[in-house]
Amino acid sequence: MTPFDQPILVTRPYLPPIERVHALLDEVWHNHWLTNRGPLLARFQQTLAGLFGIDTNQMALFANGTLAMDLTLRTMGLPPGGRVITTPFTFVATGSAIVNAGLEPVFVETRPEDATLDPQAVEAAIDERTVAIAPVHVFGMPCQLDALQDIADRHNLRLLYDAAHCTGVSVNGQSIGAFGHASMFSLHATKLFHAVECGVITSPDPDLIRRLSRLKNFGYDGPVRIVPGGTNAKISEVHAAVGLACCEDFHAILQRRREQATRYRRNLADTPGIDLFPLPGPEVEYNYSYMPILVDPEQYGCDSDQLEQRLKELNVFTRRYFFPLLNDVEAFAHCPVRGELPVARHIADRVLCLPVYHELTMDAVDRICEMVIQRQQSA
Ligand code: T4K
Repeated sequence: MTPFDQPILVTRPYLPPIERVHALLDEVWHNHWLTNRGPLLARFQQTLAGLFGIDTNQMALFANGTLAMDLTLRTMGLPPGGRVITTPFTFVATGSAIVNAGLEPVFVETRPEDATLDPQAVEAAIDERTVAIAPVHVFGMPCQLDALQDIADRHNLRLLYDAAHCTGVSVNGQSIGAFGHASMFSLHATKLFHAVECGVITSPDPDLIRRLSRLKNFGYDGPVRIVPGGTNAKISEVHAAVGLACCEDFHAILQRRREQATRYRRNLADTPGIDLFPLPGPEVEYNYSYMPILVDPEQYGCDSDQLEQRLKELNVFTRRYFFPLLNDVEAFAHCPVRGELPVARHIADRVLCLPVYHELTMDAVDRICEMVIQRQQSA
């Protein structure tokens, strides 16, 4: 196969037209206001609230998703050292936010259908130290929302969703951010939709949002009153400008992603040894934020590492999001794990995320698929 002339990376940030960014930066310069509750931030939050279908008083913006999640856990009134049940199949930030908030992650099993937390495993892992559940809508695939809410209610646990991958996802017409006690979205540059670096917390509890808004601003609650636990997790006007510039293309970005994913799925559907997660049901407005495949080494003829290597030789750079499981990395080696996690391990051992970003052409998608299919045929 002929390699690509230029490297095809797993993702590339969406770049809105530069003239649009210039116009917004002109406003920033004209205002002479760079950060700390500026007018562009207010407009960005208002616009995001509209796109997410969430009230502005149920949303707060932060410097990034990791800090947003850390602060939210700190704001929930959980006892230090309390246990937070979470998934091992996620980005390191989920576990770090829990640890940084002075809590202990407990890793439990995931579901084969969508790699999200298995509610039965969650319930079985609850003990007297458990204080919260932090499920991840991994790759934008919604968790078992009703079952997890039911468990949280019955055991009086806080439910904080890591919705980092979820901009544009809704269930039965309701934003995914409307579920649980709170949800964290990441608007990092490599996400489907972004503000360079930014995190968003949504919560049906406006009081939680008010407390978070104080904490992200050093704990200031008025000119002289300062509450404990504050830090600096604000977002600047420059970030808000880029975010606003991207907002205009929100629906176009989602539409393009849907077309690319549909093409990938159609091309790869019958490739022996390449499995795809089933799409969420019709109640879900899905965002196709990543393009994960599962490589079965026996049927495909090589494993995901070897396929990654082969594609690299053809100038295609994939990523093994999220291998290794968090419980297998040094940073979390001391954390409790409930069970052998055969499903999570099966998924992590096989997963490979193929390139997907706004500018990726359909022709490139077809060529990448051919490379995957041909590798199988030559195995
Ligand atoms: N929870 C979950 C489940 C998450 O996935 C994440 C973040 C978080 C929480 C935390 O949210 P934030 O605190 O980030 O808001 C990337 C992102 O940095 C990270 O945000 C994301 N998840 C994770 C899944 O992916 P890396 O280490 O893979 O990024 P990096 O720099 O290797 O970039 C990936 C590809 O994109 C490379 O091929 C290079 C390309 N790239 C990247 C950047 C930044 C560009 O072409 N241009 C760029 O400007 O973590």
